Amino acid sequence: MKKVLITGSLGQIGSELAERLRKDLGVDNVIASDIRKPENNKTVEGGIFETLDVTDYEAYLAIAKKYEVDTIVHLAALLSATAEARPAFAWGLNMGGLMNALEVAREMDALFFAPSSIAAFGPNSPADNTPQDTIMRPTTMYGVTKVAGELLEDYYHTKYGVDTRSVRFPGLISYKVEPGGGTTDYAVDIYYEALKNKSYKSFIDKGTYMDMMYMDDAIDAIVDLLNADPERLEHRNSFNITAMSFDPEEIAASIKKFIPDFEMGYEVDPVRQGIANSWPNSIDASCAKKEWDFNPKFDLDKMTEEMLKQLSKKFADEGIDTKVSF
Ligand code: AKB
Repeated sequence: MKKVLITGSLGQIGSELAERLRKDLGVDNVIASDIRKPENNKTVEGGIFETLDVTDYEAYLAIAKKYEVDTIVHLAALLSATAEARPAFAWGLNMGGLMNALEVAREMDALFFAPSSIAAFGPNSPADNTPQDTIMRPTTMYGVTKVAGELLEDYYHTKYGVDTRSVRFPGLISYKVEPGGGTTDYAVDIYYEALKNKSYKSFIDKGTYMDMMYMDDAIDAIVDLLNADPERLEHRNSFNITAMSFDPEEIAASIKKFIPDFEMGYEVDPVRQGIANSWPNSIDASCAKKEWDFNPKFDLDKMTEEMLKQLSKKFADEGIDTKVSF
């Protein structure tokens, strides 16, 4: 991995991955792209940035060729709740974009990464310690595109020899860029509200367990998997990875350790609750540990402390009033 094209670079993962790879590889070796180009944006202004609609194959290929990239990280996609609201559009973007990305990777002989998700599992998958290889019959459009995407990436590997690699991300928690349209987003929103109002109304019900991970561990996972020795990879698309599994009561209890008068309430959203109910409670990441030494560093309390500290700083810098500061 020497010169990387990232799509969906303004999103929650893309913005942090672009920053990390610009440090690791040098600013001239990272081409960040997204469908929009906002002003006063760190990712846009921090290095090379191109406007790219991933459903436009010719434009995708032209940018890859212009910079002679050797690696493609394809992140442009809709998340679960948004995809459920617009299923046909989600199929077009998630699958059309991925197909174009794989064709560009084939043409450029590029190393390839695109994320899958815990959403690739469904209600028939074992819910606890869900194995790497098991039944996968998701009931959401997002999940359908994730399973289809995993199969397509395997197909490009076996048929054309494209070096495709992927992980099944759990909910990702970060403070720099907010996620949008996901089911696990409550576990990010809660930290914002804890600082602003010392209270939160969760759209996911108590007792609903889902896998989660702090963004630093997610970025390390992408970089480590892209750098992994291919000889060690028995799996490719996609590896189960997780750092923790909790329900809303447990994340609230963790916040209370730092903000004792924090109050948790519930206003359950039936759509996102239904999606969460179809996903595993916790997945087994042992294959990722064995095949490329996946080793997350953040547990729930360490993540809570870091989120509250960093968000508090961010709010202070932006002049936003909070009820608590760290
Ligand atoms: C979502 O909630 O849609 C995502 C995911 C788990 O893939 N965060």
